[in-house]
Amino acid sequence: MGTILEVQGENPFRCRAYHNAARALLELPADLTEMIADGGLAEVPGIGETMHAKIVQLATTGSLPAFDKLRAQTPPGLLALLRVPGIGPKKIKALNEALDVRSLADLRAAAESGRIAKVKGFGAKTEANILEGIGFLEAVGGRILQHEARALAAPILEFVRGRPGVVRAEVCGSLRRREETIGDVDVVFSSATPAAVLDEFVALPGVAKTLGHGKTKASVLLPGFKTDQFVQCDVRGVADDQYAFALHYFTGSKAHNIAMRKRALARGLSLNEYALTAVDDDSKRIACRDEAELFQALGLEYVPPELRQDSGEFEAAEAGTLPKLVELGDLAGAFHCHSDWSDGEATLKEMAEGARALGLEYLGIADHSKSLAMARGLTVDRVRDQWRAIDALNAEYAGAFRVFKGTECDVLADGSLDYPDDVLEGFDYVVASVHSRFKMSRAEMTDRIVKAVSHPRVTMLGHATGRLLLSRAAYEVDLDAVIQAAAEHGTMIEINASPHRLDMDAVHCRRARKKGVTIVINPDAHSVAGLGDLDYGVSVARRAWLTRDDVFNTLPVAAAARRLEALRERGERL
Ligand code: DGT
Ligand code: CA
Ligand code: CA
Ligand code: ZN
Repeated sequence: MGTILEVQGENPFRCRAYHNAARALLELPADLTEMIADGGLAEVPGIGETMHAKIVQLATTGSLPAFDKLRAQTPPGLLALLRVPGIGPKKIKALNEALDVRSLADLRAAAESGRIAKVKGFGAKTEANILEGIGFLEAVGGRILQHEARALAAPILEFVRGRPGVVRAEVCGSLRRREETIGDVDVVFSSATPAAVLDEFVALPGVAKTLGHGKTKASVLLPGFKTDQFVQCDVRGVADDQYAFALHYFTGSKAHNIAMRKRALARGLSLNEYALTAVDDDSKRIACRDEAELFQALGLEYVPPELRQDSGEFEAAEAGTLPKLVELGDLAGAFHCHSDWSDGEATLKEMAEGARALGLEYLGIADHSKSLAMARGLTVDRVRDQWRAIDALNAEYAGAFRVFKGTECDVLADGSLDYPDDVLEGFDYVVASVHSRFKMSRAEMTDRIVKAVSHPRVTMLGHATGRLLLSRAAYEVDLDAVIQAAAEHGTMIEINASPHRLDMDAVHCRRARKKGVTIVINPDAHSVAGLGDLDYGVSVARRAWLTRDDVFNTLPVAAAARRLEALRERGERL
């Protein structure tokens, strides 16, 4: 409401009242509903009587007529202009009045025709800035995938760490929490003279545009991965004794931070991005050298970044029951990989050697099944040829490495499998995946996948929802019903570790684990390099609170082979 009022040219004090109230709400020490009930909200500085009434109305009824009225008065395209770098509410108001600009398209047309330069208070330079801003806005906006963000962050981190006077530096934000997709890249470092580092940083040749540049923070745009795509990068520098607080704060998540600050307040402490101090006396500082000490100061075990979501980590860290999360180094092998027998790039041997080079003891090859013609799915004859090839390779390894015979078997539209049972019987394991007919109803798709995971020959479910991050939505399916069926039939569910998929997601993996489903981290590698994607799968497993024991492919080769054999026998009994 404050922003809309600004665009409308309302008196600055009235606008500020809304902004202040919004900030106060974001930082409330307790739950809003509780604070309304016990009258605490009225005591919060920054929330006056009228504001209080509006907040209560919005919180209790879910709507606020005063807001709806304001919105109705504002052309919808006008507020979108606020996202253009270099233009704020005042300029928007001026352009709206002088040139009737109501949308991004209007703004662009006005700038391109030179009309903005002639408006009082504007000029050719502002006009050029606005055009540039529109261009960047159209190019930014999107989120990027984890591997892309890593590629952008690595050279920056290396640069910052290499500056004289820099003590410590780390990636923070969603990338450190290892979220599925990343909005912008955040880096924090410590130095007695951060400004000098930031001056050098914004001057790097890779920086496309500087959005902001101060003594402790710089925001820039970096060229992204698509044509004309740009990605924001925020770098912050603090004194080394502030580092633990800054690293924790800028790692987030926001929800975790809010809960953390609330916890500090309950102990008479005030926590912000620079320090932990006594509420009543900010000269009383509690020094923390690192995050572990910060958590300890609040009576908590160290919480790994992946768990910082305010989704149970505080209770567990207080009780000392945080799980020991699975690590990349715990993986002993991988399943669901492709070779050049179907749509992979590498030979069986090259894939096996790639896995050995990563320190793995075994690799499961699961090429596509016969119906998936576009991925050169294997006919039954080719399957038998491949088995012989794998037997020969295993003979060559003589126990030094093991290749398992798998298949990524299509789940047909009716939930049946793409090979007959007597062929399925010959595989060491079967990954069942949906690759066709994505547009079924939710009920039909759920029945289809439940039928597949209930099939006695199916060892694991591949990419449970078929989503491609940032490009294709998941098909409609009731994952809880699928998880239930998998639990009943002892079928595993994979975390497809491709950074384009990360499917099943962490929320459902955590639920599946609670139901007793074993999770398997599969790279779905189509090349030797693709095996490296395992690490992204580990990030999902960690965000799902999984330990080594919850993940099938942490088992050493002999135990893994025994378990697969037991699952095959289950098939024979049924
Ligand atoms: P992203 O960039 O959308 O993928 O997600 P984040 O989590 O990296 O978000 P970002 O870059 O806006 O901010 C980095 C961290 O800074 C965020 O995770 C928590 C902290 N932070 C930012 N704004 C606020 C805020 O208003 N309140 C609190 N408590 N923390 C914030
Ligand atoms: Ca971020
Ligand atoms: Ca950021
Ligand atoms: Zn697949």
